Amino acid sequence: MHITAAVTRSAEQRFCVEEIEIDAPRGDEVRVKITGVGLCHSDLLAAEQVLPVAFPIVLGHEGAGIVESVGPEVTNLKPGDRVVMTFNFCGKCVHCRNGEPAYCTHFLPLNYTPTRQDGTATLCSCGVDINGSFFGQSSFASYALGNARNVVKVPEGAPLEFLGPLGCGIQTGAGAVMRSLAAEAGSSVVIFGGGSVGLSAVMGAVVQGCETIILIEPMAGRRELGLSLGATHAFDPRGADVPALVREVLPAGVNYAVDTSGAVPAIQAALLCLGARGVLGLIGVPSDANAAFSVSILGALSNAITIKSVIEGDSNPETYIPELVALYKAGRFPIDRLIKTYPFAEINQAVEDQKNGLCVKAVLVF
Ligand code: CXF
Ligand code: ZN
Ligand code: ZN
Repeated sequence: MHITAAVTRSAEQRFCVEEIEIDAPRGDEVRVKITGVGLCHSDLLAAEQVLPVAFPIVLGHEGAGIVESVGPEVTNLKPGDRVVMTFNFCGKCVHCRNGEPAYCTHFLPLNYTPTRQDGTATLCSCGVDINGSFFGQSSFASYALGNARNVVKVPEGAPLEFLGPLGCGIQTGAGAVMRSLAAEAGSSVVIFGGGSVGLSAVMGAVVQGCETIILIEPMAGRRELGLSLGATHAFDPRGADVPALVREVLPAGVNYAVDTSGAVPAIQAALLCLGARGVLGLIGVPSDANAAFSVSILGALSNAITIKSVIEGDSNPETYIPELVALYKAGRFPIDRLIKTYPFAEINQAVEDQKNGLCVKAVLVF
């Protein structure tokens, strides 16, 4: 089938919107007509080769749309279903069986192998194979191939173009607070970074009933947005002693800290914000693959802190994505306030705007 896709052919060239071919769904595969696809930081890290992917490739892993056709083994989805595409997982390993598919034993091959697991290509251009299957979808395209596990049916009543980011960035931020840290009502949380993941963490903290929600973000517009979404405080970290600012609000320190920046100074500051038995959740991917931080053993012991890495907000997408859609419909999780839509052909403009902070979460629509 002919499709329109954004092909990344080199780190310099970025996204070229082209007409290419996509395979029909085989076995447990599901072909989705994409209505909107979010732009996640990992797509940009892959395009820039910080995450090493082989070119030419179709990236994109926050697709939402309508099921167009399904492979012969698919029983849970049918053409016409409204769906969100998410990360890929095997469904069979011990973590998948435990309901923690973000920690699937086969996460890396299933999300970064640029072909089907049997080595066949899903995309081609003029007879030449194009890499695909990024996060089990490659949804910077008018149609994308997922499978019966990573394509999740969503309830009616929410605009599909807002839902793609639930498949990665939004479930990652919200899930970090709601699931991984499971912040209790009345607890306190400091969130480093007010991009789409950090602001989703703010919204998640509001849903949990956290009493103090502190956002650390250099851009004034994002701090204001954070406050309007329910953050109780927002501080500019530039030139500031962030742990001191946080301890002016909470002298005993916070219960929870979340880093969405992947920046070493932010993570060091986050550690110093923690009170007794505080938990730091690490989400942000550093732009330097060798980045590292240090922990004072005595400091860690005397506060009995926990450092926890979080993948995809510990989401079990089949249940958590519909839960977030229900919260959106109830007016308790206003994802539309993070999103700016762009026509798919303007993908490179969307990338620039997201990088420059002119939008929080770009969604490309067909
Ligand atoms: C990624 C971040 C790096 C680890 C795997 C999941 N999130 C997607 O954008
Ligand atoms: Zn698995
Ligand atoms: Zn992502």
